Amino acid sequence: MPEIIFISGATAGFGKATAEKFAANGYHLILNGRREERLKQIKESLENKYNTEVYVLPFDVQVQKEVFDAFKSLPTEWQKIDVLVNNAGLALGRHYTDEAELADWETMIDTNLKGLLYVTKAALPFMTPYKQGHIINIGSTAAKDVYEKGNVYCATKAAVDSISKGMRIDLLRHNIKVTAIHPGAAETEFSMVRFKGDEATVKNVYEGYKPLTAEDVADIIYYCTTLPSHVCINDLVVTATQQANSIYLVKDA
Ligand code: NDP
Ligand code: 8X3
Repeated sequence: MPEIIFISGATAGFGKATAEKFAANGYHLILNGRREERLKQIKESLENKYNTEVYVLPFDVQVQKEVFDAFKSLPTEWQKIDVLVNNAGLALGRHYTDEAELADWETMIDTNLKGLLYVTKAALPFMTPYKQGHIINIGSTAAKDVYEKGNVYCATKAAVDSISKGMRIDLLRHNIKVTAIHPGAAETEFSMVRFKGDEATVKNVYEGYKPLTAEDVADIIYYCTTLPSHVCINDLVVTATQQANSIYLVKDA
């Protein structure tokens, strides 16, 4: 029986690329996101291209009941999760603390922090009985160094960093690995979401250097989850070569 990989936020960016990477290597997938049509297209495309099976599980990670109902609805043959990729997340706005939108803060906290916790809690009953498994939490370089106008986004990712450390300790007794992966700037839909469709600002984010791609991050997730069973990468920070951390990034002259 092929292993089953659950990916939150699989309709775009890292999640979508990770789905393709695992599908290409014969794993079965449970894919989540809010845009159900996109999930169905991805399922069709991956099942046609690779020897894989994809189960679509659309829900909003912010809504506790939706999350738990969705996991409870999994058919018997999908009730074992080998790898849980907590990837769904977003930044909204980039403003000084006194000028930021409260609603943006709420959404980031509800998605990046509470959503990750809901999904993990709902998924664990499909992992702990098997005494094996792996949780990948997607943090950010923003977890490690706070930058100007990053306030709440950075805080949610620092929380992912802390939660990953706690989970790793708590899940030792179930033999479940926990890896936090902290990427720097990567060109996905992330900035379009953050800057609410402001194309000029988005273009500037990725201009003058070669940012990470979604496929770079997918390769790293795949690498971390396919190491021997006695080896666990706890914490991994990855940036483009022209970026040192969330503050220092050198663009071409
Ligand atoms: P994208 O915007 O390309 O993808 C984000 C994914 O998250 C989408 O599939 C989206 O699906 C999903 N998502 C967002 N909100 C929800 C929700 N409430 N419920 C379910 N799914 C949701 O961004 P990235 O791929 O770049 O980002 C993935 C993760 O990586 C995020 O946690 C982000 O913070 C983090 N990250 C990104 C970096 C970057 O520079 N790109 C760097 C470091 C970390 P849908 O809209 O269909 O719900
Ligand atoms: C995304 C990277 O630098 O925009 O987490 O915070 S950054």
